[in-house]
Amino acid sequence: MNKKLLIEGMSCGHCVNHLKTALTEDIEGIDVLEVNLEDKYAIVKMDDSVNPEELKNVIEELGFELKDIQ
Ligand code: 9UX
Repeated sequence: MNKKLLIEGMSCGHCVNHLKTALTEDIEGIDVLEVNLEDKYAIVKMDDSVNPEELKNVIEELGFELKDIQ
């Protein structure tokens, strides 16, 4: 299912690449479809098996903050 992740703290194109790489490589069952730096969100295709806490942790390890999953 596609989800919108509201993410604060990304400030450049490298941040976007870090996020894409971490989500794709560190978490089983996620594909990143789109990251919008300006509007602070990512659209991901995510299996039901993905643990939201793990998602939050991976994002926080990058120095960003996961505000909501919609
Ligand atoms: Mo850009 Mo992002 O220089 O954590 S990589 S600010």
